[in-house]
Amino acid sequence: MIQLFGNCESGHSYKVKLLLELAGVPHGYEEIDLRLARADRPEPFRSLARYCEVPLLVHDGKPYVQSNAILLHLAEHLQDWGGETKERLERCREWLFWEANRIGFSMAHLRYGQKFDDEGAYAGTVLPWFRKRFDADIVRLDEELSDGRQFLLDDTPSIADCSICGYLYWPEQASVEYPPRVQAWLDRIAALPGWRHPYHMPGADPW
Ligand SMILES: N[C@@H](CCC(=O)N[C@@H](CS)C(=O)NCC(=O)O)C(=O)O
Repeated sequence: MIQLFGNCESGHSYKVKLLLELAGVPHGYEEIDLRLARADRPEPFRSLARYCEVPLLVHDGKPYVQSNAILLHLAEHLQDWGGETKERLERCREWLFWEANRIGFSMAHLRYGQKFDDEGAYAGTVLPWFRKRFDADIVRLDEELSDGRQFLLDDTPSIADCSICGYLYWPEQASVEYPPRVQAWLDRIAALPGWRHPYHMPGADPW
């Protein structure tokens, strides 16, 4: 029994929702309104989500938080999507740590600073700093794909793909364009059975 609590504006949530949809894992989904103060968010989300952030996954009654940790848990549980062997899981883990510090950081903030920053906190030097960092990250990702493999580990999709693409289907909101190999990789993920844009996932309620 799997229940996901997420929000369709969150790339962190999308990573997990995408894996569940692509892997065809039966699950329930509840959209959490992040505009509510943390104390006003509904139960059982508030009690179970340790940091009161989405995503929260509840699997057989046990709560799991932090998107990349959830992806690793699911891959191991499914013995698939990177969880088939210790070696594949180790390579996924490397990608997931890269994501957390690099593209999931730069792209998420580049988007946030342009779409959600009503207080102007990203004005001045902050947004250019994230853009510079994103520019370096997208070049690095493009280089990784230069050997012609179809997905990030090899020719089979894995949680590494779900994680790295988490924020990348909103290029217009972050005012970015992708190099051709990155765009082709995103298109390949989007062609997988079960793929949907974050705003078109079941239960999504875009702001
Ligand atoms: N490191 C966390 C980040 C999760 C995160 O930042 N979630 C945001 C939405 S993208 C959130 O729930 N923020 C809570 C809030 O806005 O109060 C993960 O990978 O799951």
